[in-house]
Amino acid sequence: MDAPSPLPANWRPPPGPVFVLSGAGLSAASGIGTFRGPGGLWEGQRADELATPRAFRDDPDRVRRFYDARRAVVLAATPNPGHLALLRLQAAWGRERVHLVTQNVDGLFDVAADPTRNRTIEMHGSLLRLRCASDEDHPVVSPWPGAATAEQDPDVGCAVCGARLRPDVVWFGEVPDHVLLIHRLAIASRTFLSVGTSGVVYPAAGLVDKARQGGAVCIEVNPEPAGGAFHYVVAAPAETALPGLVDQWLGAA
Ligand code: BJW
Repeated sequence: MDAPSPLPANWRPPPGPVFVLSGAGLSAASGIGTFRGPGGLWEGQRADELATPRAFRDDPDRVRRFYDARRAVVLAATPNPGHLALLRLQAAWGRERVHLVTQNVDGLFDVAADPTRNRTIEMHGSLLRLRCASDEDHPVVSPWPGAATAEQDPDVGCAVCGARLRPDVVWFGEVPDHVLLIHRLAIASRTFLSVGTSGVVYPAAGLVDKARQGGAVCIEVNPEPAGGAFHYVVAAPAETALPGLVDQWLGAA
């Protein structure tokens, strides 16, 4: 497979569905640290080591405090020009054509948009919701108990069985949300745009292969591109690259 080349300045998506996969890099300019970048440590431990069922089993209070700290950052954050550009594209071309799939749990697309119009697919859940740690079929708790602050009230358990509550996010070894829909949309896409993800976590990391096999043109926006199956690369931060890219695609530039 040839190495990706820089996206030509006048390139525009062909007719047909556009699949956008975003990762932590999209929210970096909003002040939310990435997992594997310099901000990916909490009390000396790697964030992706705390985002595991094992960490929760071993020390649930530590994991709760980790998510409390991240929730505080998220609540203070606002969407950046990268989020706004993607929502502009979806508003212009419709949510039946533009599918915004995010690995991020920060809810920043929802903050930026009218939730009745925005259709973002959150494949790794949201840290703004909790669920029963014992039975995932018990009702989701939203907002989190103690919502006057960023901190989850540790004394409130599941309303059905009383078990401890955990963040409604997807940890390693758990099946991502909406995974069948996401695979179907990736395969059917004609343009696949990856924004701010390192491409190391599956199944998200394999979506570009599915899209390419299905005939999509695959583009990566990342200041440190991962490469792989992409045709084109925009080696720049999302918050500076996406507004111009979307203008170009919408014919405004
Ligand atoms: C910028 C920027 C700017 C910086 N602008 N860019 C061996 C092989 C293959 C798979 C496995 C394996 N062993 C185990 C697995 C499976 C495992 C996995 O993939 N492990 C790998 C680590 C090897 N996956 C799973 O367990 C998943 N489940 C699963 O596979 O179930 C089986 C199944 C699947 C499908 C159908 C049926 C069954 C679950 C994965 C769950 C991931 N969970 C987390 C935590 C979520 C909750 C939370 O947030 O706390 O999700 S881990 C963490 O990583 C988080 C992220 O969503 C995810 C991806 O990280 P992301 O977004 O890519 O962030 P970074 O930090 O890695 O990268 C940031 C990028 O931004 C960098 O590239 C920067 O350059 C860039 N950047 N500034 C644009 N301004």
